Amino acid sequence: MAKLTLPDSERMYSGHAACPGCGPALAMRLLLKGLGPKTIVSIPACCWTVIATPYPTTALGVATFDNPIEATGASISGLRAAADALGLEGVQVVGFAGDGGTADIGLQSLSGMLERRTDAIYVMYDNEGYMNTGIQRSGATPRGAWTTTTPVGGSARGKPEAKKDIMGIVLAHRPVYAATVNPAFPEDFVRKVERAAERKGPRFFHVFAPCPPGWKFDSDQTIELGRLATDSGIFPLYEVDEGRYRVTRKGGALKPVAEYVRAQGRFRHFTESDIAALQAEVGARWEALLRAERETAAPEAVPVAAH
Ligand SMILES: Cc1ncc(C[n+]2csc(CCOP(=O)(O)OP(=O)(O)O)c2C)c(N)n1
Repeated sequence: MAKLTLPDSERMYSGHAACPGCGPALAMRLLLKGLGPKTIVSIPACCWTVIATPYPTTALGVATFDNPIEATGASISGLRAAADALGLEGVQVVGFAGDGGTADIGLQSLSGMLERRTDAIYVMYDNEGYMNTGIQRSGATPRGAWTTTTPVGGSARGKPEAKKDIMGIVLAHRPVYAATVNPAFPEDFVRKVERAAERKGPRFFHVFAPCPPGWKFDSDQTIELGRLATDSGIFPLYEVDEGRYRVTRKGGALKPVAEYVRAQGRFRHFTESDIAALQAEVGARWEALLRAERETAAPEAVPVAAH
């Protein structure tokens, strides 16, 4: 395999409290590789508060702000205002929150930050559940997945509802830049962060963040699972820059979703027809994404960033 070309800088240190194979830990490491040393990261209650700061230590080499779970968006608007009031230049303000703290509990706060056009980067690491408190379902948990609050047994068959479309919600606010990233594709990840860092205004990342204990797979499979997620179309990689879509990984035909599903205990109860339904849904979403890319490719089709 070709050697990865990634920045040497490390602003996340060893000695953190993440589980082995933690997707969110890889996400933070890659994010900080793409940002400069003048970065402030605001973290709400989530796995990452535990990972970063077992008292009296810290695993992060950047300024860190601990905020309430519902307030990440508001906190980064406030941190940006404070940096401006102090005349600090070249500071990256970053919110780094889980899917529960973003797509559910902190959604109003994220919406406010986007609507105010705050000059900051919001990162949602998506481990598809409230993992820090014991694997409860969130709005971002996929349909059918087992969690401790969506059991499997008798007539119960995991989460009945569909996964919330956080990119759709964010894109409706017309951010300057939004992208999906996956630690299994680290160069794509860091390149997008570097690109976002050059921009001013509200920016957003949706990060695929596998959780071995929550999804029930072996901790040495995080990267393999990430590759399967993207290459099957479960988690496509794309960016939306000033309203223009660009799919950043198109590896020919998509792999069947079955391999991804069968690799995780949380989907162990899936039948062939559950897999076929998921396959159809993923295919339709992939086609819609390719269509969005085609339709926004023309130079005149930039309806989004007119703020
Ligand atoms: C208002 C409020 N409700 C509930 C909690 C308890 N709580 C702390 S962390 C957490 C889970 C957060 O889930 P998510 O944002 O998905 O991040 P993850 O734990 O998966 O990293 C919850 C529910 C809290 N701290 N504040």
